Amino acid sequence: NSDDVDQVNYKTLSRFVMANTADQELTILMGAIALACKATARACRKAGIANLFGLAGEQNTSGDDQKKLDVLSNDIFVNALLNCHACAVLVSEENEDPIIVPPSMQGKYCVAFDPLDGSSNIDCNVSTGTIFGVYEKTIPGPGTVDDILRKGKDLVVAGYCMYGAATELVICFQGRGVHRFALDPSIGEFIHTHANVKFPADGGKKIYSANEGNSGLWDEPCQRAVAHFKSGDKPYALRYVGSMVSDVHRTLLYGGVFIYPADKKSPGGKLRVLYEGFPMAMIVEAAGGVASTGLFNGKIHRMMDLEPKGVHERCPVILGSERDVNLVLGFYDTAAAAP
Ligand code: P6P
Repeated sequence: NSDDVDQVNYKTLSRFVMANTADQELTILMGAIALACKATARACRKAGIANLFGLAGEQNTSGDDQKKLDVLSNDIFVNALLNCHACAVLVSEENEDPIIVPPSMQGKYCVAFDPLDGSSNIDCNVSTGTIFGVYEKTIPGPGTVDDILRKGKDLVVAGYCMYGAATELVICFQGRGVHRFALDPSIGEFIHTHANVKFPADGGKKIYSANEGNSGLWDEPCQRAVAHFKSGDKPYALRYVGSMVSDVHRTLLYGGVFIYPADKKSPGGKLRVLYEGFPMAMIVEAAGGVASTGLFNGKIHRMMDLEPKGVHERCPVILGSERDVNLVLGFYDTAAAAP
């Protein structure tokens, strides 16, 4: 109970980062990301009071109407990342072009982020989240788009912050497992609550998560996989929030599979590689799960092997427990093997 909260030994995010990297610049970068998450959480919490709901009257690069909180959260992240002097290139869902940090403020990290993913849920107070991926710049000189158009397996840090009933940050440092931090608003610190998070060993709860409204447009193997989930006297449960952070967080903790396949409307899928697919794939794999594109450009790809050619490139996503992702991919293999 609350009395058990340690009054002396605060296991904060910054303490975790210091213990897991000797790189001061990475420590500073994670502090800037945490600050932006806290400020965004605050904005989401006060949105109704401060009239931050509704449209900002502009559109983002994907043609979506931008909402005030979209714009505000993006400004918060860009400001925090520019001024921490640890970044060279920023890619945001809300900015068409990469932001090249001026040489006087440049550091060695490149961050791709969706500042407020799931924004269609904002006005009805359903949970949203920030998703981010961090690369270390390997090309000397000023930042360019080539510093961030990299394979997922080059990521050094991946994470998301969920603005739900609690504000929770989940991060994965390359090779150091998945860790959960809950924001304690009374002291403004992310407290380390769970170390080395893993999918349930048996694949966990039988849950599939997909927007079945699109099922008529899916490719046939995906339709057959979901029909399989719904068959028999103990069908899978359907859980779908429509906010990737919420759907992936539940899948990570409870098990099951999250599917956003390619369809006739979006033949390349809807979710973006750099700041949705890759960060979630790194976390899912580090937790013992599987992250695949499903059938994409005629082949089934491990998500982390993709090499995006554009900063807003999209891909299909099938991720979750090994049990359930492999069940879905089995329908693709059968289809591919069919004469
Ligand atoms: P649909 C939100 O707009 C988002 O990018 C992800 O957060 C979410 O998983 C997906 O799109 C929802 O898409 O087509 O089901 O509304």
